[in-house]
Amino acid sequence: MKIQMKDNAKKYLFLGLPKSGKTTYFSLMANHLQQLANKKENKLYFKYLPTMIPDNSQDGAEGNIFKTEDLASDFIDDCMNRLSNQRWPKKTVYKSSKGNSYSFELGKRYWFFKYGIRIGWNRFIIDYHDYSGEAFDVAFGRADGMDAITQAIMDEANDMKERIMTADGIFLILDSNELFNGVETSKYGKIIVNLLRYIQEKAKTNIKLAVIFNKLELFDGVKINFKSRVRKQYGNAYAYLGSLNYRFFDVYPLGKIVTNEDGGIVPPPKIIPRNILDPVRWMIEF
Ligand SMILES: Nc1nc2c(ncn2[C@@H]2O[C@H](COP(=O)(O)OP(=O)(O)OP(=O)(O)O)[C@@H](O)[C@H]2O)c(=O)[nH]1
Ligand SMILES: [Mg+2]
Repeated sequence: MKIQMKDNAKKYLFLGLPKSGKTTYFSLMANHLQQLANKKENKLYFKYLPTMIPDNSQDGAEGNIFKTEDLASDFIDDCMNRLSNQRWPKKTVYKSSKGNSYSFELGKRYWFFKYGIRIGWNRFIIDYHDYSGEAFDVAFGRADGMDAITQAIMDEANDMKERIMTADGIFLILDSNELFNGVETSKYGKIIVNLLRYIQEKAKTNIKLAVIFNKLELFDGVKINFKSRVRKQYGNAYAYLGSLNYRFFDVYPLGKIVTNEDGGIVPPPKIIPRNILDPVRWMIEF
């Protein structure tokens, strides 16, 4: 039997505005995918990828690149531990344009029947980079009014744009509550429109875009018609979506939320996510 490997993996980006719930969602999604792959080991595999960190210790000169094997799994384990203790993940602190990056690879088995049986794995790499809010502003928002745009922020913004250009798919995480009930909806709208315009102009033509309405636990079971809400409240963004291969997803990463004694909102004692794998299933078709 011949084993055929396709080595050109498809690349997917996990993007979201600051505080949109990226860390929580990404960790839970990775954790669930890993469990699924363990169950279906003939059809699917999951592995964390090492993180490459540039050594900026000498006067900002990019010297050696360090390969850190466990950064992604440590990051996700830490987040899962916090969530299972009814705590939120630590606020992500931006380190460097290449350092704050966590990735995993999914493999999907394929069979090919012609002149005998050939089997192999289609590979998909899902990448989560933590970009600062300022980098989003510089890349897609209003950079005027910002105190100072440092080189580091410029680098981050450029890194984000470059990755979008070569991606096969984007997971765009939106905080539904901020999006529909927040005080900064016009800023949100502007960033989203600019991002969609950039995707339309610069990204691969067949790029897939999963628009994820996140944190739906906050809506307390009230069903929302996202299509009509977006059309009404974010008409410009909606117009751009029309020419893209996109789909809307409503996800409840925690299933529900609870209020603690101090009146704060925390994760529930038992986390039962809803729809959490829908976007990735659509993206890589498994
Ligand atoms: N209801 C609900 N709230 C959430 C969920 N995930 C995160 N939150 C809230 O959003 C906050 C930020 O969550 P993170 O997962 O850290 O979001 P992030 O986008 O990684 O944030 P930064 O890295 O700080 O930009 C948390 O402190 C919670 O208050 C979720 O799944 N459901
Ligand atoms: Mg984060």
